[in-house]
Amino acid sequence: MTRHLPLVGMNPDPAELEEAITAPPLPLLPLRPVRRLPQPPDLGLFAKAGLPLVIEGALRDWPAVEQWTPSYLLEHAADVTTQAYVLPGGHVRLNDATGFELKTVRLGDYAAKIIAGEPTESYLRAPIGLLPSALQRELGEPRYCRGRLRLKKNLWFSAAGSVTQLHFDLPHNLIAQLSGTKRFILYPARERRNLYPFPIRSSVPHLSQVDLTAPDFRRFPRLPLAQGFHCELQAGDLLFMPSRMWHFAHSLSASVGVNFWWPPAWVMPLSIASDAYKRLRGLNI
Ligand SMILES: O=C(O)CCC(=O)C(=O)O
Repeated sequence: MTRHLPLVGMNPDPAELEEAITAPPLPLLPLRPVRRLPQPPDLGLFAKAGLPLVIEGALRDWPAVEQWTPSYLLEHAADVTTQAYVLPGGHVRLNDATGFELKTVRLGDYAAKIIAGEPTESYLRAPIGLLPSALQRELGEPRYCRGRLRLKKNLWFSAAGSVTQLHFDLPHNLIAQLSGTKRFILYPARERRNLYPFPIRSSVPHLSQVDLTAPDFRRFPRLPLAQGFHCELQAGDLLFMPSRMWHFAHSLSASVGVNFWWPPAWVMPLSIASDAYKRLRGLNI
């Protein structure tokens, strides 16, 4: 594994440097850089147009920015027990009945593996409410989602090389990058047909069959028709993805981030129904 310093946060912890990978080239697809702006007054225009945006400077006052590294989480949240996606070789494992395969992990053991450079074979995602309250106070709340109904907040903690397969979610999403570097490839909802989702009756109807780390153009010939976006988030960046935006993520170093999901009004009934459907079918998606 080669090391490539500029990929991690500005004041990196030496232990985390061990985890950086060289950024692989972007796939040969029509991808434009995501627009970057300093804190627009609101996100309505981007939500309506179905376009992503990287917001700069919105996390300036958050103590967690650059502070929440694997060793900091090991020190302050080791006893948190939560679910992790099973991720053999860095790619999610699917289960026909329940969707994503999950396993229970202790955050301290997971962080220790990342610091030691050992494979985690999993991707930790934890509701923020599971973290010690002192830690929670180090996070802010972006004003774009403050007070929204059904607001959900999650910690996303991954090892270098971890991949989140291309998929969409119903709620709007704000992703706050706290440490490390993460690459995103994004497609508007209207590109659905060119992204080959799994069948509607499958356990993962919101997931694309395409592996963007090695796109198979013979199996997916319409993929190059899809017009998409790409960006690399560094500590302090806030990425806005409107409802139903397709997104793929690749951790280019050990990465810690927090996301904020909230359903727009017109999605609310669908979001409530889809949560009930997931519970009914026992789906982990
Ligand atoms: O950060 C990632 O790896 C994926 C995040 C994601 O899928 C989401 O926030 O909906």
